[in-house]
Amino acid sequence: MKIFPENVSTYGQEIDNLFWMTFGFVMVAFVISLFVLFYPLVKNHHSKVKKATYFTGESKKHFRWITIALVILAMSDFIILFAEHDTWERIENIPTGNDLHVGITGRQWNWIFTYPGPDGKINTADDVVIDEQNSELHIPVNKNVIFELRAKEVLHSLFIVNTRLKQDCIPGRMNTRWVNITKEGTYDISCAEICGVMHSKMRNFLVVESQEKFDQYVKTLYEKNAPATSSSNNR
Ligand SMILES: [Cu+2]
Repeated sequence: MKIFPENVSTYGQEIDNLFWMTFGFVMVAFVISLFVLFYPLVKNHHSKVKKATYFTGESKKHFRWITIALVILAMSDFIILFAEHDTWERIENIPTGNDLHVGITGRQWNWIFTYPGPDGKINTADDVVIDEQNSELHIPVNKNVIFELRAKEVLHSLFIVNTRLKQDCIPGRMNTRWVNITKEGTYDISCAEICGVMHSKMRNFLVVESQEKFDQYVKTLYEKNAPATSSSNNR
């Protein structure tokens, strides 16, 4: 049975595994809690029990059970912490020798994409900026792509569900995240933070394609967006 959308990033499967592990712990705790709550109700249904009494938890017997529950809970927390460590480290460390830097900025209500201009660097004068609803962000397949994440006015949250990448975008602050996508295709880029009345329409697309197609796409972008000064210099 497929519950999640297909994963297409290098680290997505690890995040799914962590999800299921956490889910497992929570389910066990949930079932035990329900049992503790409902078993006495069912058991004493017909008996004339006295008025409910209040336990302070100070007697040895009660204290023992409180401690056991606490230790089990703390242990599952530590197991999760231990299991997620490597995955987090991989995601937090931006790969060196990366292939492409792009800027993604949340605004009410679409994502703005900033490609490096011919100089290969973003945040310079020759950047190509695409600021349209439903627009596409093109990136090459099997490459480390670094995202510089920003927000214009309010909190947004970049969510590319097929990569399992979700990161808040915060006004006045830049967050760096990366992906490496292993399958060509078109994927949703959504916003996972209520950011205003048109939040639900904040939808763009991620187009993952071969390096050749991507180079071609960027070339046409440059031709379309060539600033007047540089085209006059070429003449
Ligand atoms: Cu938003």
